[in-house]
Amino acid sequence: MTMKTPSTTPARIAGALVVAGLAVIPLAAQRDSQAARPEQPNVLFLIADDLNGDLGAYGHPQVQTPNIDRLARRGVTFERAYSQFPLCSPSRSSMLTGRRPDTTGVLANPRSGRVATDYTSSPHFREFIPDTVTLPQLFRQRGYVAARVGKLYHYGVPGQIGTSGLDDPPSWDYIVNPAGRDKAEEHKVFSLVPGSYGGVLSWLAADGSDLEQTDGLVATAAIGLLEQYRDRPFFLAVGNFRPHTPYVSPKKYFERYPVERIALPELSADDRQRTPAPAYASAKAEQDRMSDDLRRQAIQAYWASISFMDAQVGRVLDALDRLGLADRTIVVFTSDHGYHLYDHGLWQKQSLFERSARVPLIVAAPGKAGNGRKTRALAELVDLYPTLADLAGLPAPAYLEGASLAPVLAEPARTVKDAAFTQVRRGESNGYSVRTDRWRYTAWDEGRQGEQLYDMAADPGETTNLASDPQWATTIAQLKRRMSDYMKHPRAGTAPAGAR
Ligand SMILES: [Ca+2]
Repeated sequence: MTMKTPSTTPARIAGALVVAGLAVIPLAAQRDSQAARPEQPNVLFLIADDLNGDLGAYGHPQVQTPNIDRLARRGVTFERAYSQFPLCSPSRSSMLTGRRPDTTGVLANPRSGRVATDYTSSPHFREFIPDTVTLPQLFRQRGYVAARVGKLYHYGVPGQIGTSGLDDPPSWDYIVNPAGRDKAEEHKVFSLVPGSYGGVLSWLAADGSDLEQTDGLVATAAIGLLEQYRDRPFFLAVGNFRPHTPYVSPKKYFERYPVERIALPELSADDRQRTPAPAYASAKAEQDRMSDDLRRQAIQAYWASISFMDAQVGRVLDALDRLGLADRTIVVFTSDHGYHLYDHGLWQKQSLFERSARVPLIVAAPGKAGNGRKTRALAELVDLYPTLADLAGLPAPAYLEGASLAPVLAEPARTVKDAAFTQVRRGESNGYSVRTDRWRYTAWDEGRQGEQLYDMAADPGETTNLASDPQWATTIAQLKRRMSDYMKHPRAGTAPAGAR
């Protein structure tokens, strides 16, 4: 395999294509000679970073997301879609390879500063599965032009904004790495740990326009690429950086969410006692010290970032309509994992509660009978690869570990799987969680460090852990068996054909 190093230094990109003032960097890797047919559907793959379900389309009473909502009206909205690992690099590696975290080998983010071509000691999936064909790479091999704008694979945010982060060069023909005013004015950002903005809660009500922010530039570049490639099949991946920390967006978005109208979540007895301990191990000391006032400010800033990101998504969707591409382009909108906003007393990600595991997922494939409807069908991010290959009529590799969601797009009352799996690491041990139609069951270190069972129908907020209630012993035994089957055969998330 040949891999050419992408570069962001001006000298190396002299003469490169420039779209809307941003350098489009060609990655001159080998191309399969097979040409795509012009009538094949395009793919517009939109992903936000660290976005939970606080969206109008998901029934949130306060957060304003008119553009994602209008995409939901022309696609199928998955109400129960799950990340395989609620952390950037493990989730994105799984989603874009179509393989589960234990197969990709990526169970952690790289240490900061690692770059795309340094595969020797950072967890990049090519170390473990070097010849895997990624989702965008499959489309490339079939004659599509595949381009990335912003964050698709792991990027340290905000540290690596403007670089390629931990990219996968064989996935793309072209890349664009915008860096906006949010990056240039990092010193203005308020942080719980002054001077630190990455994994730390931090925010800024910014001066200036949307267009100056990194996600504004992401949308501008995406629109330019749509204009450039409107006449040939394309796979355009657009990775927004918000609402990842630091929550930077123009001031007008903060004004939509007055802090006095933000209610803080109630904590359960388990939340207060933090039991079982690994379930709460993602908590950070500086977060635990926050005042209620600071908590409300953080939620305000997160929601402001969502509305700002939504506006940028709207610009790209407008361009799709303006260019006449909407009726031959499959649009996906999702996130890499969910996010806590003081629910369970937690912030951010890396827990196995529903709020961290669940992702928004909208798939708008032209002509599907289910468009405009919601579905309760369980779905996993690992399903996106087989789904898009199926919808585009491309042969997916046999080793994929998800299932095509196309039957659900045709009929949202259908299901293609009976369980969704999510995992995290705690030091040297693992936590695994299985979500079924009714239950969420989680085992820490195979149960040695605790178990959790929640009746998601009766207790969607996961307030009462039923794991030690003898009434549910049979249920727990069944869910444990489901989980051990899954760990032996990672494809077990897929129900047998007869059960579909
Ligand atoms: Ca993320």
